[in-house]
Amino acid sequence: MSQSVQETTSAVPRRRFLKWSAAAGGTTALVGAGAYFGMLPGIGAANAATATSGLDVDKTVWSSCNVNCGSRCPLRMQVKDGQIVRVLPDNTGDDEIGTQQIRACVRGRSVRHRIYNPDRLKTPMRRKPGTKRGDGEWEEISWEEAFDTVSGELKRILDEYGNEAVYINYGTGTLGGTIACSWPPNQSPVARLMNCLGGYLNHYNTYSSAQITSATPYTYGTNASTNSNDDWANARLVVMFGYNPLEVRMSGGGETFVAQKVKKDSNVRMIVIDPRYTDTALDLADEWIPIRPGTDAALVAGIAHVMIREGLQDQAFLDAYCVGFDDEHLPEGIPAGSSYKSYIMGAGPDGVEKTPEWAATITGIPAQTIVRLAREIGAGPVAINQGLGPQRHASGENTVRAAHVLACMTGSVGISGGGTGGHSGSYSLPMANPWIMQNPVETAISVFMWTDAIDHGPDMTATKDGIRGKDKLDVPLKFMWNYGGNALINQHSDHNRTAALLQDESKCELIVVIDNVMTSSARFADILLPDVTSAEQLDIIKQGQSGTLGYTIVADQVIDPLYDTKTTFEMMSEIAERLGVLDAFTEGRTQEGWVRHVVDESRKEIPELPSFDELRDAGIWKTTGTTKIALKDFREDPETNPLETPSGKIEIFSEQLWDLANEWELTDGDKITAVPEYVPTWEGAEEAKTNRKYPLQMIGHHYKQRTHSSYGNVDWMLEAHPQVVWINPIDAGDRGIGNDDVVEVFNDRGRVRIPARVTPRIAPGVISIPQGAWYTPDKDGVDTGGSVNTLTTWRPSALAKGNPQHTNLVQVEKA
Ligand SMILES: Nc1nc2c(c(=O)[nH]1)N[C@H]1C(S)=C(S)[C@@H](COP(=O)(O)OP(=O)(O)OC[C@H]3O[C@@H](n4cnc5c(=O)[nH]c(N)nc54)[C@H](O)[C@@H]3O)O[C@H]1N2
Ligand SMILES: Nc1nc2c(c(=O)[nH]1)N[C@H]1C(S)=C(S)[C@@H](COP(=O)(O)OP(=O)(O)OC[C@H]3O[C@@H](n4cnc5c(=O)[nH]c(N)nc54)[C@H](O)[C@@H]3O)O[C@H]1N2
Ligand code: SF4
Ligand SMILES: [Mo]
Repeated sequence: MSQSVQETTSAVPRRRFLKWSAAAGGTTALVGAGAYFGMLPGIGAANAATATSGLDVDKTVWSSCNVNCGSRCPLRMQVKDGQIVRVLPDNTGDDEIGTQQIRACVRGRSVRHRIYNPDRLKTPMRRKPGTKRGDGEWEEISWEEAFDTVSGELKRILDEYGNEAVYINYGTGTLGGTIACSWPPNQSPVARLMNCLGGYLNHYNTYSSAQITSATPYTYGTNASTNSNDDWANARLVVMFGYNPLEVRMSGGGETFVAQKVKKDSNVRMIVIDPRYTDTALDLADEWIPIRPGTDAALVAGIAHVMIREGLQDQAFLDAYCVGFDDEHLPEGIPAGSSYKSYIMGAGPDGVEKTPEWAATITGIPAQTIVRLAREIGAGPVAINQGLGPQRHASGENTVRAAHVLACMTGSVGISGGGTGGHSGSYSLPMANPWIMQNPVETAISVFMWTDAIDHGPDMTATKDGIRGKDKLDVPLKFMWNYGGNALINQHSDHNRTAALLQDESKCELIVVIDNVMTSSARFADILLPDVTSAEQLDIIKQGQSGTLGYTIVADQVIDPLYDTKTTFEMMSEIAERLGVLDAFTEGRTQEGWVRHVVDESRKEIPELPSFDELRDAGIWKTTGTTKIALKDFREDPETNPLETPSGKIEIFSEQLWDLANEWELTDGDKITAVPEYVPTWEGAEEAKTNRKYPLQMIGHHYKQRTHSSYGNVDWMLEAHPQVVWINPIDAGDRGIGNDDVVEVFNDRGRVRIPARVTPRIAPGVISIPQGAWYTPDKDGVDTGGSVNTLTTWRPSALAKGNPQHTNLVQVEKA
């Protein structure tokens, strides 16, 4: 593959920036290295060179960090004698929202340690005959043999069971790329190959957002996210339900910069509601309200009670724009007492008034705090944002819709300074993607239920298991592709159960893993295909969530592929050739040809986007988009711009959910409700109070050390952010646990050995094991790697059939 690389910083002419910013009318800029320093008085190109690079290097190449953290950062890689010797961040842009410099976080800055990691997969391998999946015993094989085996087995399984027996497992390891792209799965090279062969079993949902994605359309008709965070500047008050941009969107190409900048400039009041005192709470919030996990809908109910009692709700908005806030606005034929107001005031079937005192016993938040909160929130429109943590629960769907109701009761929807109560939205450059092919198969499972589909696929139905596109599955999963993902075990729930399932070769017959490193999932492969990293190939990068900033990066090939690795494009081309679909797969293009094609097509959508060669020369291209005000059109003119709900209005009461609650076969303890009631769940806050064996609620927050499991084997990151379980001093004291003591966290599903971080930064009764650590069972099956999924369950949430990975009960003892 040809390499066109950026010269070292000092050699880049300043006029290139000036030329392009002028051509683009001032809002867009093709910004070459050195441009930023060129803009600052007194810091010229020569200074730029010394400021960014003390090393004598051969070249500096624009690359990127493509992991799934919601941000997406350019990385300028400096090469000496064919090796990456240093990684530098973006050096373009400034400190304003919309034109910001995209400063990579410490993970991206440590990427050399991931590229040159001793865990790198170096050659194709086959599981040693006679050993079990997961044993970790391998035989090296040639690429020829690997391609022949995979294509032969794939053909056999397609012939024997059909296309719905082949599955592409969830994997977000390299989702920043366009060609080397592992997610969404329909955009990956693996999906393109399968689509040339008649398709594969689809999935819907993600591990990130199953409950919010499923629940939101019942309220708003579509998957509406809320206003972009830059609009907080226009808000009176920002309320964050488990929203933690400072740890989960950690860069200038994410929301950390936007959140900090808005707070600094406008000093808008911010309240964080979270079981943990997060970095967002620490740095930005005026108030932290610790809450028991899974109880946000009860908190909203308590707030609603006060608002109704004191007449604080925006009744005009509710009457004009919403269905089912009160009994006067229920759909025809629905019995009185079914509205949200009836539920709150005790006029519904349960007859219980949802007073602040009622909410206090459930949430752990004092009643007087709830009253104060209700008066403050009820004073007018408010920006309510929810993170994805609150919805990753057994009844997360109701938490999601409860936050929507609060946005409606305050009349906040569709206006600046307000919002829908959803997850943050942002501007995104509308890049074209001609690489995607349609999957001819329409049958889909919820992404979380692939283990069930291996175990008992043909027993799974639409009304019991959420199968879509068909009434039931006809065949179990027999062939698993696992590309750029660690959810074959590490990121999926209940490791012991998953390992046992995967070890039964009569069930899933072939597992192919494509990864860079020997992860816990890779250990369960039959065939291991070693991929190049993003530094070893060319791609065009889709941007992260970053307020109003739009950008794209040409991530060039920095170094030659290490060891005997290949690009996934090449791997899939070889298999396509063996199965007679090479021309359909490549359409005659190389990977570079496809990247060029993507840029050419995108220029039809974005006329000011430079050509591929210009982009490649500059590395990054930025533009300033607009502030997103969600559902603005609907707010301004609901008659002309109705929502896509059955009523065209915001459905606080959903008749569709009312029907589903009667039609679906739900497991005991699961509940679907037409208004967002607080539903006490299995392994929830209520059960914790009476469960003497497992009295602690356990969550697993997303952690700065890693992006999920990616970067989890980087020495620098392990040193900066060790894997520890957060436990409150009260719970630690009860158990004689001191800070740094090694403890065991356990339930009936498994056991984890891990050091304790005794800290008041987590609510009493709750512990958190940061998710994504590498599952490392010892000979007794105790996980010494600290993976929270040793303790989580396969049981899905009721409506979304999503992963409730923050709903768990456990016990902790000193090891
Ligand atoms: N308990 C619990 N579990 C969770 C969560 C939780 O909150 N709690 N969160 C869930 C969420 S939101 C998500 S998104 C999932 C994430 O789960 P995954 O999508 O599995 O994410 P990672 O663990 O980062 O795994 C990415 C894999 O891609 C590999 N990879 C990286 N770059 C490349 C590349 O260039 N090529 C190839 N071939 N491979 C590459 C990495 O080595 C790694 O094995 O986890 C879910 N699991
Ligand atoms: N550093 C880093 N950044 C990441 C990732 C990563 O692994 N590492 N993963 C990325 C991905 S794919 C995703 S999907 C996002 C995930 O982003 P989120 O899902 O938002 O992250 P979480 O840490 O699971 O949850 C956010 C917060 O919710 C809190 N929380 C948990 N349960 C509840 C609850 O019931 N109520 C309330 N109010 N709060 C609760 C947690 O304590 C946490 O502080 O992050 C992305 N960014
Ligand atoms: S991990 Fe996320 S924030 Fe950090 S460098 Fe990579 S893309 Fe940027
Ligand atoms: Mo995610």
